[in-house]
Amino acid sequence: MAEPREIDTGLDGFRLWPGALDPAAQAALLAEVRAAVAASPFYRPVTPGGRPFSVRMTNLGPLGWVSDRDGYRYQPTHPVTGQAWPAIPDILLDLWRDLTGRATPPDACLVNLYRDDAKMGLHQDRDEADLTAPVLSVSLGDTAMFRIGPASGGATRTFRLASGDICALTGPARLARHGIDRLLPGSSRLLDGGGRINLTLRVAGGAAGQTSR
Ligand code: MD6
Ligand code: FE
Repeated sequence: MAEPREIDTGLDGFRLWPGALDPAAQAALLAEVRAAVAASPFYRPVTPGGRPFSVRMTNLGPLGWVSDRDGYRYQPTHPVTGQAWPAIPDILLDLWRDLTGRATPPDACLVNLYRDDAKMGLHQDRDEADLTAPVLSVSLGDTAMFRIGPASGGATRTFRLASGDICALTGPARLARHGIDRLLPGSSRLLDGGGRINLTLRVAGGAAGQTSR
């Protein structure tokens, strides 16, 4: 793969590589995700308050992020099937190594599926044991409007995340508040029926069984 080109986001620690995956690489990754999801299907989690997410989720790797009445946590099994999550594909492990430069590989990959008017409210990723390790995000399918602002609250900015774009929350942006306001329907033909898949790679390690909020 050609070395992806990083752009200056103007936000310290928020790294963005537009078009990091060309169409062939997007299709190859999607095929791997589809194969994994066949055994580990998307399901709709609920918030600790009992509200269903509009996004459907599954995970790859030794640990997966889940939300239910008991809170947010990482666990080794799918909450519906009870089976271990499928392995993280090598394509993603290679991207992690190349783009983050981290020796420690990710042990969790959350897979979000957005259809129709699914969105994700502003949140922080803070359920991981080591909050110095980055979170790397890969987008496939329809373009999303990604909102990001400081951990402390306050002004946010919006970036478009298109199919094949990769971004990362690192260093001073690791605990940034961020979310997906909406999709731009029809902006990609990668997914049958439209929509978007987002994959976020994390070092969750040691957080299994831990809950927050
Ligand atoms: C999404 N992304 O793009 C949601 N989290 O669907 C995230 O929540 C996210 O893009 C941590 C780091 C990067 C992200
Ligand atoms: Fe997040």
